Amino acid sequence: MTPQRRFPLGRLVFFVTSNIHKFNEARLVLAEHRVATALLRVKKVEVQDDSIENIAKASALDATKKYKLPIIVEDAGLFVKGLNGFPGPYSSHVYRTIGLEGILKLMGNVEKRDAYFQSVVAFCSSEELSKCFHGKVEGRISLEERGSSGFGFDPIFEPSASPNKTFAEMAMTEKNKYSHRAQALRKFVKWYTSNI
Ligand code: ITT
Repeated sequence: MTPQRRFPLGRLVFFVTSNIHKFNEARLVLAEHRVATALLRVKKVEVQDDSIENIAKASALDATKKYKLPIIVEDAGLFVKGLNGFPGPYSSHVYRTIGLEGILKLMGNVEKRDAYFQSVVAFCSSEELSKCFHGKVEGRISLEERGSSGFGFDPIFEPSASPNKTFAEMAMTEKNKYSHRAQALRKFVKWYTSNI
């Protein structure tokens, strides 16, 4: 049976997040493959763990159990090599507390400005079916904040593939060419459209 026949209204997955920017980026990527994304704005279970994969997986499994829907949860973090991977799994807290200015201050004496974003997309549609997909983008921390698009650490992250611009100086479609999130989501959607 063709995919169109099995899914006359198209395919739909529910993205649990409180971050509308993440949702909009994801929606664009999944739409490239004719998968629709709905925002499920409910409180996520957030386990404390050093692994973003474990955090995403636990949240997706919990949401699928509660809402009986095909769920994706995406967890991401910025890992600065010169700061031994900080803030990593603590990115959300660090963004809300010391923010971009704090990271730039911490980087003051650090010569090695290499950093990467990592993303894990966890998909669950039942307790038996859960899968994770990873994405990573290498880059460096800029010397100052630049740009006003995007969110979070975008104004201080220059991806290696386009080193003269921060993510915040790019339109969403351009960020999606390189980003950790888009890479993980493309792996997910490739698997999803051939297996579900
Ligand atoms: P949800 O957990 O509700 O999905 P969140 O904003 O907390 O939303 P994450 O835990 O995935 O999202 O991300 C942690 C932080 O890492 C986030 O608050 C941002 O500050 C930063 N971050 C993640 N992805 C980013 C990106 O693409 N660009 C800039 N900063 C990002």
